Amino acid sequence: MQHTSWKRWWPVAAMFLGATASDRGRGRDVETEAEAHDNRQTALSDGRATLRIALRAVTWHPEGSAGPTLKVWAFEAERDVPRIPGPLLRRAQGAAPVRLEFVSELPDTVDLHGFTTSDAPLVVAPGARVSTTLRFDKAGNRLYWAARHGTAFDSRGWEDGQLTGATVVDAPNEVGRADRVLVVTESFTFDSVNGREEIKAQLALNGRSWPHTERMTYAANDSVRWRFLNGATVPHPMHLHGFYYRVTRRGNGTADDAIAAARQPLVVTDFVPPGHSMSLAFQPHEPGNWVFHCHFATHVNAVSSADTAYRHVERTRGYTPDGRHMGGLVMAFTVTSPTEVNRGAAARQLHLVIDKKGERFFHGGSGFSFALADSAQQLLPASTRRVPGPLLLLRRNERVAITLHNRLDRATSVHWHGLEIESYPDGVPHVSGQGSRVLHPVLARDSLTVTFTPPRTGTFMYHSHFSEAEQMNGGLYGVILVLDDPAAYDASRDHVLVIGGGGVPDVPMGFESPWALVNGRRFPRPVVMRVGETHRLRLASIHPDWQIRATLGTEEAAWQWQPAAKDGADLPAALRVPTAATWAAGPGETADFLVTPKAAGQFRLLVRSEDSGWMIRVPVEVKPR
Ligand SMILES: [Cu+2]
Repeated sequence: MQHTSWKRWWPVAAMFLGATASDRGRGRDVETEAEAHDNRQTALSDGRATLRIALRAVTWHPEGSAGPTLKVWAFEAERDVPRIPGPLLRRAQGAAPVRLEFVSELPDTVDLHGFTTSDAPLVVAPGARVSTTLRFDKAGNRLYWAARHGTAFDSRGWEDGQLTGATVVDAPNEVGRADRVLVVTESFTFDSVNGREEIKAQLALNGRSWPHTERMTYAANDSVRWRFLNGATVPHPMHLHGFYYRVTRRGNGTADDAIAAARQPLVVTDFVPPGHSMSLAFQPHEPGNWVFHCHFATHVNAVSSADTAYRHVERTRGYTPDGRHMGGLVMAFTVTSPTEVNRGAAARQLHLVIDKKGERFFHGGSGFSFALADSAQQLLPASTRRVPGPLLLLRRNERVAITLHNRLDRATSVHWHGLEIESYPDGVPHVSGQGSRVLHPVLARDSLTVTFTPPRTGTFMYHSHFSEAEQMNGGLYGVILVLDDPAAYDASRDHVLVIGGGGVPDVPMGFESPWALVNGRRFPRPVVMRVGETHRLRLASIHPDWQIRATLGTEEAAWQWQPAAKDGADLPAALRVPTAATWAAGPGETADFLVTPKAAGQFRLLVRSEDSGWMIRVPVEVKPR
């Protein structure tokens, strides 16, 4: 089996790029410090007709002054300091064009992209001066970026990875809105670990990595609008905790189009490919602390941090003694509220036991599992411990208390993915909560009770939000169905298919896990349907390392199905129309589809990783009427 996908696993990618340790520190020995850029202020605010921008070698501290030092290249607008990301080039649609003059102080020739309508870049040699005109004819978000001469967008990322910035053109109805521009950048660097040179990736959001990313504050029910631009060579499934958001605009690097309100689904996760962008909007009604993060485990842990100390503890136990358990592409915000709400007592009590998995994974690796118990005292036989965790059937608007019994020898935490609940039970240790009441991890052999009320029917998930590469790959994931009448749930017509991890990754090497399971199996049990009956398929994508594609039908042709819901929320009518039965999703997405088989026979749902690596066939048996 091919172990990795180069687009998803940087160190392999970097080796193919042909860079070597001798590349390190190339360039003039300049120690100018680049500042993180919050992208609040346009570099074009004073109506100027010309802006000079230098390209310089700089040092960069994405994790604060005590964190790792990276030597990279950056843009520096005149009368400013070098910034990462580069200067924000933002004006209203129809505003006067600006003449940009680029001056390179870099040691190597670079190509500058994003300022011409053709694919041909502006080539900037060392010491050269190149100019272009930026127009503001069409609204939208677009990256500008530079790379070593001849390097494609998805092959750059050494010193040139921070030569990235945003061009934003506000449509007439967007002018003056209090929105924020968020730019993801990435750089590879070398790190010496036990005398061995290793390639390391650093992901950043507006020039900083977690826990140094900006902490935003909103009042309850504020209209939050973000423009998210992915300047990295890898995709990011961006997950919002606590609230749904709407994607109002989508850009692919060339075209950027507004999405009609009737065609905006509510989502908690949206997949943003390299070089693409989205504008998103939401209203955070629930007070407390929340996160917006990438759902690939290796993009929110030490694999995406150049901090050698953090990386070392990640390898040994997944978190530092002071509780750091995330890195890279994570941002937090606080929703303030003047009032405390008493939500009453729970009507139902569940006990969720977290333990070692009963049997070893098929490739011999150990793992973890959830099991439901009737009481805190009940000892569960190993045979009840399965992957995925038990299907949790919750009743809408019924307050439930769930006691987590951690029988592992390590800390964990559980996130109720997609549920619009209070902050404290949301499951992000050291972040979730409000004021002085902040959630802690459930320590080894300890327990914790969380209480919440799911307000919406649909397909949701629960999973570990702690040391995810190990614990989610290792089996700590499951599906939640919120229903008005859980007793009426009919598994013969309502099928849950969970695509998740099948064993711990090669953590010491930072590898993604090549193992995947559907409903806990490489060879899943058949889904049985009947001709003429309408069946609901609930697909949950929670493998922490892979974008997946699921296709229902035969080898020759996909069926048609009718999309019904995304991330638990019913789709708007304009999107509930029959379509080819294929679904692409990153980790952290669910989708419901309705199918009515027309003919009896043997079919299949083919689930495969989008890049490479693995494929799982779920048999679909259609019985005659
Ligand atoms: Cu990511």
